Order: sequence, then structure tokens, then C-alpha cells
Amino acid sequence: MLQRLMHLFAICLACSLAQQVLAAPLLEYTVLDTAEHSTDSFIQGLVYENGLLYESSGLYSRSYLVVYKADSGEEVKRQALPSAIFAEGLSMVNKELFLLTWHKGILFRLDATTLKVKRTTRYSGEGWGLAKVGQHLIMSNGSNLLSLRDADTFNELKKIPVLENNREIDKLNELEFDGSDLWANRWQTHLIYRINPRDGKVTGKLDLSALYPLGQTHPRPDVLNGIAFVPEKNAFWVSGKKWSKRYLIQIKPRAATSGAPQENTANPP
Ligand SMILES: [Ca+2]
Repeated sequence: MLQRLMHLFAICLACSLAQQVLAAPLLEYTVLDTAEHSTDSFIQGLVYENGLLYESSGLYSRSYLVVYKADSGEEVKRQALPSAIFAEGLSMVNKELFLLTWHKGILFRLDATTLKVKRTTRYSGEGWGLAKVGQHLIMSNGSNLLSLRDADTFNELKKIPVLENNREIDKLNELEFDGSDLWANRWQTHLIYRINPRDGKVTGKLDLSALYPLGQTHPRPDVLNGIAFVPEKNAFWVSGKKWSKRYLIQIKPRAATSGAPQENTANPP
């Protein structure tokens, strides 16, 4: 009996070690800049274009869009959204903002300058994150299945399962594309996954637990959210729901090893 248990233990240990070896590498990063971020913002989507950050903030009766200068934080434009919607992911296609809603199944398409709604499109299921990937859009819905969509009609073209060493990575939330890789944060964690958008394979991950504003108590900071790629600096602005800061981070090219990532608090995506 003892011999059998020892054998079983050895198998479990070997499997555990194999999983660690085969897991996507933990990426290192450098903080290039730190700026103020509104603690009113239940940040969902974050998009950068030509020096401006476009941010969507969620919650019913409190959802809004805001545009501000990335360097100074100076507000350029703000638009409250209908009280019945819970704003979610945000992306930009040809000067038009695409905004998802959590449960309504409505995609809002807004003029990126005036923030006025130009038209709406329906989709099925929940809306979480959104990013422009080449000529298409990729949308998350809280599962491990990303949805590749036509950027004009918003029709689904295919589903992309996200896998890390054959393990499904679900709760994928805010998305960002940097020209070659797709980045997705996993809701309720401090992790951002680097994903090959063609096959859904995880090729690396970032643990941003060190950026969580532990010293901030009023209001209590919620989860990591919001990723916006800045091509001029080859870096990303990242922040979180009700965080008082946003951070410009640059990924270091080499991989590193580290301990297990931390989980965080629960709230809507
Ligand atoms: Ca984004």
C-alpha cells in the first residue's frame, strides 16, 4: 500500500513539474511613467491614439466615455452613456469608437471626436473586451473563447480558444493588440496574457500584482483593467478599476521565472 502511495505521489510530482516547465514564460516589465487616474472610473476599455487615451467606464447609471491627453491627463471630452447600459470594452476603427455593453447585446459606434452615437449593432452573448486586430476586431465574453469579427458588420467570423499548454484560460477581459500579439487581462487576477491571435496559444504572461495600489483606501481599488498600446514608445498604459494611478509599462524581451500570481476581489467585469 505504502509503495503504491509513493508511486502515486511521484507521478503527481512529475505532472506538477511538467506543467510548470511547459507553462508560458512570465514576462518582465519596466515602468516608464506613472500618472494620475480618476478613482471614479470603473475602467473597462482603454485605447490610445495620437497622444490621446479613450477610456470607457462601467456600472449601470454611471457608465461614460472620457478622452484625455495621455501625457498630462488633461480632459478633452466626456460623454455620459444611457443609464440602462453597463459600458464594457472599447476599440477604434477609422475614427469610430466601438463600445460593447455587458448584458444588452448592443454595440455602440460613436464618432471618436464628438463621442456622439452614430449607429448601433446587435450581437449575442455578453460583451467584455474589444481590440482591433489588423482589419478585424477580437472580442472577449468572459470565457476562454475569443470572437474574431468583421470590423464593418461586426459579424462573427470564427471563435479562437485560448490555451496555455492545453489548459483553457477563461475570464479573459480587456484586450489590446500591439501589431503582432494580443494581450488580455484575466478578470480578478493581476495577470495579462500574451496570446498569438492566429491560434489562441498563450506565449507569455505578465504578473502586475506589484502595481496594485495597496496604499489606496478611498475608494478601495478594484481589479486590474485597461490596456492601451502606445506604438511611439513600444509600451502599454495599464490601470485598474478605481485605481488612482495609471502606469506606462514596457515589456522586457527576456523571460523570467516567478512564484504563483495572486487572485483579487470580485466585481462585474
Ligand atoms: Ca484596450
